[in-house]
Amino acid sequence: LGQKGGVFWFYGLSGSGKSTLAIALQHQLHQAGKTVQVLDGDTIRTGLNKDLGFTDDDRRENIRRIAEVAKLFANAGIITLVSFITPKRELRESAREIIGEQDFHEIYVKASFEECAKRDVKGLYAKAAAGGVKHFTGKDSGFEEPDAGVASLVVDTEGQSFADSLAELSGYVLPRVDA
Ligand code: GGZ
Repeated sequence: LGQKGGVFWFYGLSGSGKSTLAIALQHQLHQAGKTVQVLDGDTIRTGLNKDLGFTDDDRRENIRRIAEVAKLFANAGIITLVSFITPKRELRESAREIIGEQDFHEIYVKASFEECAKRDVKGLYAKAAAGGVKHFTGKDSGFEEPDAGVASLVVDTEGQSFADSLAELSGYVLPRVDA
């Protein structure tokens, strides 16, 4: 009898804290003896999807491939933490369809454009403001917030501390993977 898999799909603006939360949660799950796969830009956009950019079509193809890969991991019983902007409702819906309602958990990592621009961990917001990033999400490419009730969980990283966000996240995830 293997472990119970599942896909936890983190989405939100660049700099909202998706990948940091996913990696912190991965450590907690490891400590509970679980096998975890994290899919984020570092693992996917530099390899499998290195042919893709940030046009609407490329983002759609990015998300489609990631959802197919996440489904394979989840079906093998691996807890899969997916961290991509996934800016449109349509993209989240297509991921849900590929993975299946039963295994799909939609987690909105919520922080405003202004807050993410203030954090600007990678200097990308400054670069975008200077006109140096094409199709930048929240500037010249749109981000759609989820409609009420669609996300399984909304983690507000702007309104609370990182520790509180992580506690809220693990409170949702751990019981759902028998950890
Ligand atoms: C948004 C961009 C862009 C543009 C490069 N718009 O914070 P990061 O740097 O490390 O993560 C962001 C990442 C977004 O890629 P995703 O695959 O998550 O996007 S999507 O789900 O929409 O396909 C950011 C960096 O790539 N980046 N150019 N134009 N973010």
